[in-house]
Amino acid sequence: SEAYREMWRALDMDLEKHDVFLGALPGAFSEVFLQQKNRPARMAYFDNALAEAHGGRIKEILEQKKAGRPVAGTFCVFVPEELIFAVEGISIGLCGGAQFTIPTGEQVLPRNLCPLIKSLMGFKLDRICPYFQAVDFLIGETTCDGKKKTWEILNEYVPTYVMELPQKKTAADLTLWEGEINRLKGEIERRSGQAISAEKLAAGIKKANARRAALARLYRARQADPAPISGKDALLISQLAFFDDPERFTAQVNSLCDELEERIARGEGVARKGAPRILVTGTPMALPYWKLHHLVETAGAVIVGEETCTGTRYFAGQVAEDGLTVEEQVKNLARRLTAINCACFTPNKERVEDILRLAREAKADGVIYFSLQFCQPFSVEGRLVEKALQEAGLPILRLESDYSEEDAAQLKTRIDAFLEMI
Ligand code: BJ8
Repeated sequence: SEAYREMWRALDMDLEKHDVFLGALPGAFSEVFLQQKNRPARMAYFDNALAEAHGGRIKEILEQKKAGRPVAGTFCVFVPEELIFAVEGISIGLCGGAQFTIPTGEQVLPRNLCPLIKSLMGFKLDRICPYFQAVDFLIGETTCDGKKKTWEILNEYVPTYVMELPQKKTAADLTLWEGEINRLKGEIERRSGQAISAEKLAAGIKKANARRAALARLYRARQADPAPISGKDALLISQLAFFDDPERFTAQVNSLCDELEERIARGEGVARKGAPRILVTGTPMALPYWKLHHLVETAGAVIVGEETCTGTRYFAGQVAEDGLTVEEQVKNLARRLTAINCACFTPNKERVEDILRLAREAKADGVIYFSLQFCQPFSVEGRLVEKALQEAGLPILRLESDYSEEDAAQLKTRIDAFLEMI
């Protein structure tokens, strides 16, 4: 609409480029999502949330921003959104999942870098992401080298605050992380002009916990056979969690779960009972990356879980709500470090345990280990996971890809062969 164009113009967006970008989305969305059979009716909310991602949601954020609420962009599930929520701030997960912005990203970054990083950089430089245009500041973190060094470049365009995330999980690392959370707390207090009291932080923790609990409930529903919801739809929901209003989103996920639980009771699902069940593990899949899920599910299998940061790692580690003082609350926030098993950590053997547990819970017939091209942590760790799964007798297929469609036929052949074998 003209009102949206006006809003985008005011955000200094490149309207022409943005038109081209948005123009391709409805077709892709219809092919990947709307043509699925037997979708849960309450997916309608999420379909609409995606359709309004650059429209209605941005309008809402800008109104809240005008009312004085700070807007922060984040790139990693370790960044404690609870602190942003504590000052009634808006937290947006900004990772990029689009091939469209890669060429621009490559103008400032090396080509042999993970597509997630090149895409997010491209979104900023191309000025086609209204979220990137609306944020007051970004919160980066020292995870992989690619991200860590990208913050220095991004900081030329948007103020980018960096948290030092330790890469081990010893007592000393927990102390370091606790200090980093305190430092971020100071930054958010300074930016918002509000002191973060125990009461405010408790409210932020509750908000984030409720969203994590709803997503965990969604994942439990997927353990049923037949699966009541496709992996594609579950992935879309996870991706939208990073953009939507957390309270509304949580209520909608819970409402969808009511429907899914009714389906399970009736024995109703999206795939036939006995369809091959796949657990995906590896790098995050940022919006609008749906390629792997689409290939696997059009081949007749159903994805029943993702051990990724757009999956279980996002909602891992509930934060204790009973901290009495801010110091205790910060300690509790810091403890979440031990619950999320990202390949940026060493050693990271708990991730293998997570994968085995999740595969068992979801009754997976096989695991697809998915790594974005040039992601060193997840690619290198693949060998350890592969060995452990082979020892456990769980079939595993390792795939590496980027955001382009060039390798789709090749991936499909390998996925078909894997499904035939399991
Ligand atoms: S907790 S997975 S969100 S760092 S950007 S590591 S794909 S080369 S994203 Fe992550 Fe936090 Fe860990 Fe999760 Fe590889 Fe790309 Fe790096 Fe990536």
